[in-house]
Formats: sequence, structure tokens, C-alpha cells
Amino acid sequence: MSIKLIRQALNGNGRLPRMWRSHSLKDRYDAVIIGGGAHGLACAYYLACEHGITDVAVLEKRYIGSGGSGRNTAIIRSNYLTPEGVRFYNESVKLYEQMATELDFNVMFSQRGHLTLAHTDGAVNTMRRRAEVNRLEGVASYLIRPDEIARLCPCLDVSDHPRYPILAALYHPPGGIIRHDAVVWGYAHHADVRGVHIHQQTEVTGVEVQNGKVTGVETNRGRIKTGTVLNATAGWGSTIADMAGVKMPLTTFPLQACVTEPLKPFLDVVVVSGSLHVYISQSDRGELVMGASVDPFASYSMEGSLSFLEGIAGHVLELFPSLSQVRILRQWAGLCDMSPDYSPIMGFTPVEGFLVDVGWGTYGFKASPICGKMLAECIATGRTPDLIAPFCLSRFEDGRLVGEKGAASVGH
Ligand code: PYC
Repeated sequence: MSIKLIRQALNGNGRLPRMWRSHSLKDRYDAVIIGGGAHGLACAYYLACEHGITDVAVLEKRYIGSGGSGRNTAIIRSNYLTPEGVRFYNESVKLYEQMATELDFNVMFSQRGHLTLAHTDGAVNTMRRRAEVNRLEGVASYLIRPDEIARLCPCLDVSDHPRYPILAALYHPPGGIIRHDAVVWGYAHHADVRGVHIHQQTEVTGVEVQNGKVTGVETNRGRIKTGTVLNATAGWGSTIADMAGVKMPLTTFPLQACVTEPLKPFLDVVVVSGSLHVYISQSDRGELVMGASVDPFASYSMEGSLSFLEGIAGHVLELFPSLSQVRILRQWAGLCDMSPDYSPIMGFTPVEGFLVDVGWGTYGFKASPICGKMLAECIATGRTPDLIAPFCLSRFEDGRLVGEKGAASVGH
């Protein structure tokens, strides 16, 4: 560590410019965004830089990125199952590809390729279907056989010896991993320099609605008047919507993950097995980052559990027996708001001025840039962009579901 860095650490980083500033809470803003994660901050950034709307407050009850944005496994991909989903997530991948340049900040996006293993004939059929839908939408995605899987990931056992032999895989070359906190900080900085106020430790306790229109929010730091509120929360999607009197068809489940001690680089592709309920990648620090399916019961708990560790260790070892001596360093949990069709809910609600960006289940982080951009367009123009029209709240009444369960990394 350089002497300069040590000096800066000791004197409170006095000479480093802050990435975002603190402000006193104004009593009125043009727009209030609830949730200081990558989604809320991306929306603030696009409101400011694409629409010139800068009188915006982002309210975060803890610190920015402390929710789902800091609790995911940082996987980016667009190999979904429905045309609507593929189109949407593909636009997100494109924004991630240009993010480091756009934000002038190294978000460490590594498009190392994404492999979803199939261990049953049913899974092979689903992968084949996904590959077809993906390519029709212009997304690189192929069904590959064990010899090619072994070439891409030599440490996987592709023989017929394992209990669940690998029959094929969906290979998605643009998929990869990113540094999730860099995404949050990059958006926060660029929203801040354009005049957005980021308020941490600011919890929303109520949403005010009069005559069917939103008029303000109540917070632990006082009341704010506004005609536009975006609910960009994960875990509290339905709780905040309830405050505005809008019912969201969401159930909240914890999703756990963990990292191992750092290892020499040996895994340069993201590996997912839906049948074994595992996704695993190796970070630039050498740690293996891995996770499983959501906990089997609805809850708001963000505690890690021993049963999760036992389950994931067993399943990872079925794929990579050579990891048996590797130690787990830490584990964590985030909250996933699951919708009935496993697709998000974005856009306007029956309450005028109250918009939602919720119901992401296990797909939220990877959608941050495009979702922020689309919601900013909704707020600025009052219209729903075509790309997100299929994800409106009214689809549950109209029966136009966008079933994405088959694109989940692991079972739900
Ligand atoms: O959808 O790629 C994914 C994912 C990985 C972990 C949670 N969701």
C-alpha cells in the first residue's frame, strides 16, 4: 500500500474527493426514488443525464448498495426463455458493456461466458428451446455437448461416472460477472454530480396519496412533497406498495450465497446447474462465489444458515470433487420478491405518480441499467416504452404472463 493511501486512510481520506455528497433533506423534490441500489441510482442517473430532471431524491434506509445490489453473485446474462425477457436483458448486457466508458469507472465487467448444465433429457430440451429463442433475438447462445463443455471448463467431470452426468449445456458467451459495488458507486457518483440528492439512513415510513395521486412520502427524517415516487426496492417491494394502497402479487424469500478462500485462477466461465441448484464463478480475487436456490419458505430473514452451507457444499462437490479441501470464508443472504410468473413488475400503477420497479426474484442486479433507463423514460415522458410494456402490473389481471421460471439459474 502506498504511503499516500495510508496517509489518506489516517486523516479520514481528507484529500480524496467524495464519490457522492450528503445533503439536508429538502421538503420538496420533483421525483423521489425509494431504494438506493443499482436500480434506483441508475434511474436517477438516466433522469438527470437523458432527461435533464435533476431535482430528484434517492432515499436509502441503510447505505447505498446495502440491499440486493450488495447481496447478489454479480452474474450478468441475457439467455432467458421468453422473447420479452431475452430482448429486455439483452439491452441490459449492452449497457453493461459500455458502462465503464460511460461512467469513466472500472466496473470490471468480465464477459467470460456462461454455461448452464443439463443433467436430464427435460433440461436438455429446455436448453435447446432457450438457445433457439435467444438466437432469434440476436443473442449468442448454443446447446453444446460434453466434449465442448470439457474444453471450456476442464475441471468439470463430464464422464458418465457422476450421480448426475452432464448431458449438454447452454453456452452463452456474452454472459459473465461484474464488480457489483462499482456499479452502485459509478451510478451514485454520476447522479450526484448532476445534482441528484442521495440520502442514506433515510427510511420511508409512509407514502401519501390524495384523490388517487401520490403527493409525498414520510420518512424518519421528515416529510417530502412530490408528485412522482418510484418504488425501486427489493425485499420491500410489496411493503412500500402497500403504503400507497397498491397490492403487489409478490412473496419474499431469502436467497443465500457464500465465498471461499481465494484460489489460483482455475475457473474462467460461470457454471450453473439447475438440477443441482448451484451457480459458481471465480472472482478476480480468486474466491469462488457460489449460491443456490431461494430458501424453501417465505421470510424476511437475512441470516445465513448451516443447512444452506451443507447443501451447497455437497452439490458443488458433485461438480468439482477437487474442491473438497477448500474453506468457506463468509456467507450472506439477500431478499427476493417473487412474482407469480417469475418476471419483474415495472412501470405505472393505478395510483397516479406512483411507479414500481419490483418483483425481480433472483434476476434483479443484471437488469439494473436498462431498468433504470426505462423507468426514467416512464417518469420523464409519462409513457411506457415498448421494451417494458410486457412487464406491466395489469398483466396479472389480463392473463398475459411472461413465464421466466425456466430461465432461473436454479430451481425455485
Ligand atoms: O439468474 O443468473 C441468475 C442468478 C444467479 C444467482 C441468482 N440469480
